[in-house]
Amino acid sequence: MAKGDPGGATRSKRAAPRTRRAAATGEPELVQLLTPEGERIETALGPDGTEYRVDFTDEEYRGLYRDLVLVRKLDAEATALQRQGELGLWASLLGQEAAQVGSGRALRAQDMAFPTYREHGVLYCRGIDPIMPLGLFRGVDQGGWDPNEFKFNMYTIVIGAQTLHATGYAMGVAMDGKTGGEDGEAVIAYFGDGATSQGDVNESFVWASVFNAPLVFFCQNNQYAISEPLERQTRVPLYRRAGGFGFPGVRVDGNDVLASYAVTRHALDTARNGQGPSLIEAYTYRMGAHTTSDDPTRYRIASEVEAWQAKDPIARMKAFLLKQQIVNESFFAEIDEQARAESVHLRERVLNMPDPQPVSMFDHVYPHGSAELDEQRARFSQYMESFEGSAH
Ligand SMILES: Cc1ncc(C[n+]2csc(CCOP(=O)(O)OP(=O)(O)O)c2C)c(N)n1
Ligand SMILES: [Mg+2]
Repeated sequence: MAKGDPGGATRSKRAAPRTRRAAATGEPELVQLLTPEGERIETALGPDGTEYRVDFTDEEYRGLYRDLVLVRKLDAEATALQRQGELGLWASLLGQEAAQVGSGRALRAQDMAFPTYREHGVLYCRGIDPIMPLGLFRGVDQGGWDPNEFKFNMYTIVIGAQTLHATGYAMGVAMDGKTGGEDGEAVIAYFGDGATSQGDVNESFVWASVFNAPLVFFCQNNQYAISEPLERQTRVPLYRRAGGFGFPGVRVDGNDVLASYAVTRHALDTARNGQGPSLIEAYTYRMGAHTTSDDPTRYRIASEVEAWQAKDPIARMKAFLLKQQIVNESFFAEIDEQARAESVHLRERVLNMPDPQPVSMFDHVYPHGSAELDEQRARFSQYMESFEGSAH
């Protein structure tokens, strides 16, 4: 697994050394270290001249592939469980595995992450049991992990709100003197392309900038905010917004796990060393529906989805491993089997969960409740009781 610092580790001798300026790639201004065909680019230059590279061992490359496959399989299992009525809702990460695994593995143990509702891949990289978000989406608990233990905050559904939480937290990290050196703490805030239109996100940019907060803004531009396409959010590439707030921005190929890792690691280390925030725009695509309540065929055409299928994050990593000849014959079958076994285990545990109790939605609204809430709970309970014994 690519957990440690890959700098200086044994590099595969077979990788073809190439340098590529971000602006010269197929997509404009995109930092890329692995092409959709699985070709390795040795060094990629960011818009400000930063050189991005990774230096993983063969074992670490294989570990990243394993992460991508496991995360995709667990996500597919959750989608199936929702379809079978076991979850109330599921927000799939399909297509965004590389952005999440790359950035998730780039976090050092002491770094704090603030997710949205789609960051199951980052959650997995933080070592949290993947069953936990399923309890949340089944409606039987609040997620259940301890944000401080895993350095991964609770899922946030209020669009953009977590960027403010992350900014305040990062300002606190700096005030407590916890930054500086490799052991210093940095913070990462995840959000989507649609969230960039929220006031909260723009306010976070201002505060993080003027207080030089040790914070990385990680925007997964998956091209849609439910049915609203990117062109309804911006007239300029999102990463360039950072310039107006006074910190650097970079666009990375979000379907490239290596580039996502390199760019995030660099931004986190810059932040932890007191050089302030930055914005990463991970250019990717939401291959599935927004959530299981959405039908994307109503607002996007099949050819667009097919074009992105050709840039699949897992296929390119597989092509790379094969080209580099750093896997043996049984490797892919073993990983598929592990993914299958873990998803069966996930399913079994979901089927053993209790049924959601709708009245519990009144719990945890306020720390000490309120009279108004008590009244609403009583009315709702009465309403629910009216169904008892009926045909429903
Ligand atoms: C403050 C707020 N407004 C509206 C919504 C409803 N809503 C849920 S998801 C979503 C779109 C978010 O799009 P984006 O930021 O691109 O993230 P993605 O879902 O694509 O990962 C909206 C508008 C919400 N949850 N919170
Ligand atoms: Mg989006």
